[in-house]
Amino acid sequence: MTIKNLVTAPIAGQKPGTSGLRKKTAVFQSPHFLENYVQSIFDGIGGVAGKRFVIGGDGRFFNRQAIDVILRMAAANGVAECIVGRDGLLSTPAASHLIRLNGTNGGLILSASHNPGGPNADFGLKFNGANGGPASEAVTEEIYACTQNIEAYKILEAPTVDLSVEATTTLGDMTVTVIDPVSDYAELMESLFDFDAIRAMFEGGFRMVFDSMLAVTGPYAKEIFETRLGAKHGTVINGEPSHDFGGGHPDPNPIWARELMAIMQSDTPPDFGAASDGDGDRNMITGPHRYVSPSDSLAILADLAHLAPAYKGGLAGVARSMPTSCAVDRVAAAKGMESFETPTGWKFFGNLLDAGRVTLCGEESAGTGSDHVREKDGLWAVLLWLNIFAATGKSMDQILADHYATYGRTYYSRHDFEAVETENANALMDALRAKLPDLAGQEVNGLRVQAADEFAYDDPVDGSRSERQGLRILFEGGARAIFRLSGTDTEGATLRVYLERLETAKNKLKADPQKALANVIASAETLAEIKAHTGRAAPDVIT
Ligand code: G16
Repeated sequence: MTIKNLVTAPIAGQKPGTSGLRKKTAVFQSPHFLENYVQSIFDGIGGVAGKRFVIGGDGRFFNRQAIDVILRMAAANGVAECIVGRDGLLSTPAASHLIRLNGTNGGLILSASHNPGGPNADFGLKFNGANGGPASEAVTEEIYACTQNIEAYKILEAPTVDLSVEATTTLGDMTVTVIDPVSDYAELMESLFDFDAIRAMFEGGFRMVFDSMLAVTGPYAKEIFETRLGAKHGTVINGEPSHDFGGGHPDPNPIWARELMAIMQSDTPPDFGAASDGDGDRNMITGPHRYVSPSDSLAILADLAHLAPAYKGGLAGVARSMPTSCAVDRVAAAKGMESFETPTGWKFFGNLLDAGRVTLCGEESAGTGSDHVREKDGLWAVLLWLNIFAATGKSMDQILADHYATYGRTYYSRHDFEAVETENANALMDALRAKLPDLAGQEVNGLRVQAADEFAYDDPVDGSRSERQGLRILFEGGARAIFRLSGTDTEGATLRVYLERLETAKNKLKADPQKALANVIASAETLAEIKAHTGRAAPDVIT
């Protein structure tokens, strides 16, 4: 086996986005693209000689081949050990747990999350640090700088390692340990929640459907829900991971999780329905004839987490990304907890979790998690809901009604305009940004603007500052319209418009969110002139 030092040159477009580097699969497959980025990760984190890493992905097309390249490059760069999920599979939260459990120097996670997979779809790669969390902005900047100056990469000429068998082998001087992707994670879940109470609830006839969307959580969900918790066989649907997710988007929202939504809208819906995404870090929560917005789910979990053994002592604090609704802030205020507003991206929660300032955090983009790992965690959120059902004996309807009665209801919706010409999307943001200083006091579609700004975040733990994190228009009475361009898309630009309004009148807590938000939606259009800039009459996706 020989180590090759191959000459290369910088390739444009290797700047990590909200969550690592996401591109069309064909781009990742193009000559030197993957190799350049992997070498830049290795160099950007200060070299990898003697270090240990966890490696795994969501099983999408190109997962296995990319892992082969990463392993041979790791061996050539002097890595001591790579711990790899069998068949190259690891959910993102399981990878985060394995990094922490094994005390490795970090991990490489191969996923484009909820984006579609396949030769004509998307692929992604990100680096997580020794705390198990996505690399900080400072680290991704280092990696990006390396991509711009790269001249060569190292790779071992060697046969492909067999990842189908759990075994310890060597690749050059590097140890490769292939492990069961599920068991350590399942043990962690069992240590956090009251599995006996949840099992008893299933025995008593509680019915759930969990949609794995043909993505990575299938084997995890079957082991945890059906085997360990005794939910009946068939509780997990679409539980066989597929390299292209059956041609769909493994995105747990009412649009893409259509099969689950149809079951929950049927005449005899189960008590609880949930779904997770391509790499298992997102969750969607539903009840009979009910979709629970991720922001409401976060607020309810923050309110009731103490019912699960892991959180019985209460929470240190909570954090949400800026566009996530303010519902969780009211829970934090009522309980006297600290609450934080961070930019979009799980990496911004890492310091707060590491410092013990927060226990729970979440995002409007269907991510919820706690300090048990440093990623959002779809199955964890579902288990916390199950623990709450088991501890309270209440239905989803009762839990929501109680929450809204206590805290009011934040009507919430996100409107996405996808694959917009990048130039047009930037022009919209620039025009709105220019208007911000004059908006306070103006009345727009019946709402008075209280304040308008561009969000910037000063990390309270390390003092770093992140600017240009979204345009915020705050209206009197607690309504908000937020504008951001996505950092995870692979085609043109995706404009995200986040809309919310607080309702406290007891007789107005059951409206359709789109109707309840009508004047916030109209104000967003008036202020940003979305139709004129994008040429779109309506959003592509409403969640
Ligand atoms: C990633 C990030 C999340 C973020 C989401 C959407 O999630 O980890 O923190 O909220 O993207 O980001 P954007 O609005 O920039 O597209 P995932 O599940 O895609 O890894």
